[in-house]
Amino acid sequence: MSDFIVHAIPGSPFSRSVMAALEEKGASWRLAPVAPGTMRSPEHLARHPFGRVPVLEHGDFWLYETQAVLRYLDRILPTPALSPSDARRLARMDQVMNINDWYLFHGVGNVIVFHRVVGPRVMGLPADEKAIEAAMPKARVVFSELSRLLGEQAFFTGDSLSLADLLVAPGVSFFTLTPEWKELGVPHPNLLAWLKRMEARPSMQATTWERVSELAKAA
Ligand SMILES: N[C@@H](CCC(=O)N[C@@H](CS)C(=O)NCC(=O)O)C(=O)O
Repeated sequence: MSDFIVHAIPGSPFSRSVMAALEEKGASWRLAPVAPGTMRSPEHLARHPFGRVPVLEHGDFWLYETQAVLRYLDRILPTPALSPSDARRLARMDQVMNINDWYLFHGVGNVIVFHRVVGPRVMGLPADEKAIEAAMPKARVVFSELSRLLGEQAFFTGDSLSLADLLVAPGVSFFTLTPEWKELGVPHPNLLAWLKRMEARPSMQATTWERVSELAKAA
């Protein structure tokens, strides 16, 4: 029996962060796929009243909101530590995690990635070019700021992987599938090198869209 159950859908970057953190911790977990079209069903709203994923189930403890889930996992599974002990590095981790939620996802990822990747691939929708164009100014700031904060470090808080890397990498990874990546990511060699480093990690390899789709089919 798995210690942790992640209620999620394949392709969700927030869900991938949680699954990748569980992999990094060497935890026993399984996917409970939320069936397509049931995100607003009474059954799922009982797990997540805002109708989103992921939701973590740990025995009789249920938790949604990815940052809360990641911090919970890091507290109850202390090895390897995914939060730095130094106050400034920890503050940087928190800052990057909030950049992910407030600026990378809202108004940038949920527009550009949605219209370029999820809409066309999953729903057969055409890309809304006007919406993408309107999202680009904020997107430019997000990517140049991520690059600036990363600097020459291996990871966002220094030499070691932290929750910030695990939260941001799945979202950034999606942009490589868009033509906008040429303008947003390619001019930042440090971000490219970081993403390559992240994507090579077994935790990220184990949680690709394709791999999670296979897990969902097998569940
Ligand atoms: N603040 C939430 C955001 C989660 C979120 O937006 N998840 C997306 C998938 S990555 C979702 O459930 N979207 C479904 C929808 O918007 O209907 C968290 O941190 O967990």
